[in-house]
Amino acid sequence: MTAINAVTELSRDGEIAILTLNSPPVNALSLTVREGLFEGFKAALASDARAILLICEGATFIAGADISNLADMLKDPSVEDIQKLMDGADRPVLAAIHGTALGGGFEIALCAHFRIAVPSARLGFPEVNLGLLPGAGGTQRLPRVVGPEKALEMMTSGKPIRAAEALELGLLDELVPEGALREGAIAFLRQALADGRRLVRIRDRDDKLEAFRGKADLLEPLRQQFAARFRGQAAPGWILESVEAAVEKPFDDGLALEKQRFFQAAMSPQSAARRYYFFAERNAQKVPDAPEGTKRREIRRAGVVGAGTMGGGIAMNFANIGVPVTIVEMKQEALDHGLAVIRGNYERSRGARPEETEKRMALLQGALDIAALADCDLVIEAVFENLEVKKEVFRRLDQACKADAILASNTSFLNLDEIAAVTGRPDRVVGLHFFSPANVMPLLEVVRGKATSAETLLTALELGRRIRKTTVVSRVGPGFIANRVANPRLMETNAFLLEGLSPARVDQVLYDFGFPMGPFAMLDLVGLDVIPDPPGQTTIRSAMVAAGRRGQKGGGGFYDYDDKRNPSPSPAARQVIEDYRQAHGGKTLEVTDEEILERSLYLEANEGAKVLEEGIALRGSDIDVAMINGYGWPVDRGGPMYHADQASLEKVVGKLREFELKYGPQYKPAPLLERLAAEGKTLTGKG
Ligand code: T1G
Repeated sequence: MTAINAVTELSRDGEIAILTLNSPPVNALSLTVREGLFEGFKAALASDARAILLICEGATFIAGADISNLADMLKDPSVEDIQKLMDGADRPVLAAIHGTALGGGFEIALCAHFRIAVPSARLGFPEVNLGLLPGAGGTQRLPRVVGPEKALEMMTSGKPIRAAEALELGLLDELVPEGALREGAIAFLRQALADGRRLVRIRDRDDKLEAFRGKADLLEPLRQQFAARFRGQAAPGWILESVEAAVEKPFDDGLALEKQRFFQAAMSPQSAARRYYFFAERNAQKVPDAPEGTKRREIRRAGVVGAGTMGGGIAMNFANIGVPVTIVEMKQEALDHGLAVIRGNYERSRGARPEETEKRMALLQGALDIAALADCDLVIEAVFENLEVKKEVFRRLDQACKADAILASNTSFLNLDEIAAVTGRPDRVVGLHFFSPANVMPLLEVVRGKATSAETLLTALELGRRIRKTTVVSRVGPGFIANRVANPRLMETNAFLLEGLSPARVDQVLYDFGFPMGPFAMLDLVGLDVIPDPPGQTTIRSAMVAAGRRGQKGGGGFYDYDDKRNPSPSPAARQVIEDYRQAHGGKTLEVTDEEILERSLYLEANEGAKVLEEGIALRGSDIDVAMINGYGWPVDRGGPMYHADQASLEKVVGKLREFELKYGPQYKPAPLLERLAAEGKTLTGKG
């Protein structure tokens, strides 16, 4: 066995050279890894080995480029240098895959003559999620194996496929049993040598492209679909362009175009924001003060108190991952209704199969007595938002549940510490703030009370991952993170209307920035009656409610809605706005689109700075993760904190001061923001 470098070694099994890569955590293609692979292949090719196996140690095959340092991809040896050695090999090269072969890792595997994998392996091109396209031949080689349409689907969705599908598509030559990858690979190569199998280079293949050549119209429908599906995103268009080149041009010309587009993408602000978000999401899971080796408790059975919209949605999350859940209600009718709503949700969900619905419903058990929760490892309370009611529920849960069970509250604005204090286990009390609908919305705020233990907190985070939520830790404070940071912008909608702006104009500006909808459309969606007026004030929102307009759910809101919930401008809403303006000193101001945007977004960054300063959020990037997953902040923009950093905090503070003079004290810059701006630092970074 020869060590090639710190992360690669070359060994022999008879006539087969085995190149093993081991660079935790995910064998990403750092410079050291590329050097190891390049030198390793050179050494193997220079030896008398008759075949070469590439295999990885650890959790996974190569998961792609090192995203933390993309600029390092420019250094030699490049991925392409390694691929040239593989493409030029005069003897069989096999890639043996476990875990995930992603991005550049998959692209390297596509340069082997053969690929095998264990059934649990997955293969894919997630680059689009990072605002990138495959940049090491993926756009040219994948269509040559699976055809342009399937290749486009894989590369624009970013979703990896399972090994079984890859086998069917011809991306894999064979599946080998779990745990037997190395043996399987050696047996495969021996057989290939014995059979004298022809060495297939994907770059030379043409059969899957011929049908499309010279027929631009075959891909035309996709171009139109993309415009709607990937609004504002650049990468999918570049992927399409590269695949068209694969179809129409010689391999090396296609490769050159792909490279050009890849560098363009890598330099784009969209990709920078998306790479920032990749790490922000992972960092949000880290609890720096949790002692090393803190255990996570296993959650085998869950309980939910309250079968309303929230409780039902929360319960679905558990049933979806196969965890049995007991739902407690006070009255039989309420319980029956709650369970019926859940069933309806399952039946209406896309691609629902009856047996799946039944399987999930079988995991849900209804009960009328809190005593039924005695065996649960975790119970989430989702009852009426009233402190006294919640305290009473927690007193009873503390009595009924086993001593080591975790008790969680779904409160969205009550003080978790006060709730925890009525129990004999405040260390095992945590907030789990789901967003409505709880079975759909990706954000879960994990609220850490004064007494919440590290074990409880880490268990809650782990649970969040299991139920496929994006989790962020919040300390106890009004509105926690997402609702609090969004609130000032939603409050400012009233000012916009008083200044004579129309809901449609404001919404358009925010939509064009990348939000799925503007603030007025959003208020209509959540219901105009759910947000109370600020103390001592009335708002146009409550005037709408008084006029019988509660939003989409009743009477329309800032817009009228047809029976498919399509909005249209509303003369009735305009009248409510006009009357309110008359009564409350409405003006007519000239406000530019840029100013609408800056006022909206900088208000959020400013509130975020307060949340950070108060220690409610641990990191600026946690706030971005919360806003992207809780309020539809466009990931292409990185979130309010990142966005403010990009604009420069000096500019943001300057604008806030200007707005403060012009529009009022709600724009007063937060002290932390002023300090960071003065020190030339950022909200998200260490800098
Ligand atoms: N680069 C750098 N670090 C990475 C990384 C990567 N590609 N992937 C993961 N990590 C870190 C991650 O930050 C975390 O670190 C740890 O590894 C475990 O990750 C030329 C240009 C592989 C499915 O987009 O999808 O190739 O937080 O917590 O749930 O065309 O990581 O522990 O310090 O996510 O088991 C394409 C991204 C790159 C794959 C594993 N590849 N990674 O999931 O663990 S672009 C990707 C993932 C490219 C080429 C182009 C997942 C995973 P820490 P984790 P996991």
